[in-house]
Amino acid sequence: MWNQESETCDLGLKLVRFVRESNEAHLGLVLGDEVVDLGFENPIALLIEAVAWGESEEDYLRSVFDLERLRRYPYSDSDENTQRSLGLSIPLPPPEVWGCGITYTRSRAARETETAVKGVYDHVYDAERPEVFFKATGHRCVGPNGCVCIRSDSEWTVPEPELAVILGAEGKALGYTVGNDVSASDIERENPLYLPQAKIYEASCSLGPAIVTPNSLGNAKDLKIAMSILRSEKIVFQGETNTSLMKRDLEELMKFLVRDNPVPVGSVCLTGTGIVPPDDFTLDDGDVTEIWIENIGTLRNRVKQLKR
Ligand code: DO4
Ligand code: MG
Repeated sequence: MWNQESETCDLGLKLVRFVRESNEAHLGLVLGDEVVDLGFENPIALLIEAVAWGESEEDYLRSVFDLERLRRYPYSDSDENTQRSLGLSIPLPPPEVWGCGITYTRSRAARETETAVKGVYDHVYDAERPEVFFKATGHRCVGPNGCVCIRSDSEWTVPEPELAVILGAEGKALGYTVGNDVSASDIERENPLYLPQAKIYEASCSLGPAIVTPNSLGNAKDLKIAMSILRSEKIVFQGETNTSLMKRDLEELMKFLVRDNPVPVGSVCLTGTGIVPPDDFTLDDGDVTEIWIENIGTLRNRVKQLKR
């Protein structure tokens, strides 16, 4: 949090991207309830330097930017109007997005009861090798307040709220954000071989609102995650979990992901869902998903049905 009196930043580094008058995205440093406009900076380059700097990210920032002289705008981690008026966009354009699956018992149980092929989810939950799958490229992702999509051929689609890791070299975390691994459950459960079609399609992934560095996040293994789904402004589903309930360590997941696999720096890895709505629930056109992760913020998206 920004301390007004000493003008210091105890909480470290939280970054957003936003689009002002021009169509180019500016990088913003979140300090309390304000965003400092860092200009046309590349978030990945800045994250690499800041993380390499070590403990004192504030010293790094001060060595590069004259923070007191830069323009500031109001910011809120959760308020939709502030996020919209700031023109918040996806916090980075990821070259690739990967996903991990069945990392929480809730995900295993939900899938095992509904799948046509029994046993695969139980197996992978306990196996040494985790489930890691290709999820998206940057142009299949949306940011805060963008629309996530329901496939034209899906009758049962759900959001999956997940802690997302931004990858540096050798699978090291450069930062964290909130991810929504939107999935066509009916296509996935019909046959596990249909997974790519259930997962990879237009606007099937959302990321944001902010990137928080490992130093600033707190304990990644103990973060509250909550999701609400709203329909005509009424909550139709609510759930919560905690990353402490994850079966595997994040390092273990990243190690498997990058083994013999040249994942570009700045790619994102979703770490699995611990919140699954009941089987009779599906997203509908016009719904709003709100996913909150402690110390990161709220990722809000409207849902759009692709033409049937
Ligand atoms: O195999 C199914 C995908 C699992 C997944 O996306 C999750 O557990 O979050
Ligand atoms: Mg998932």
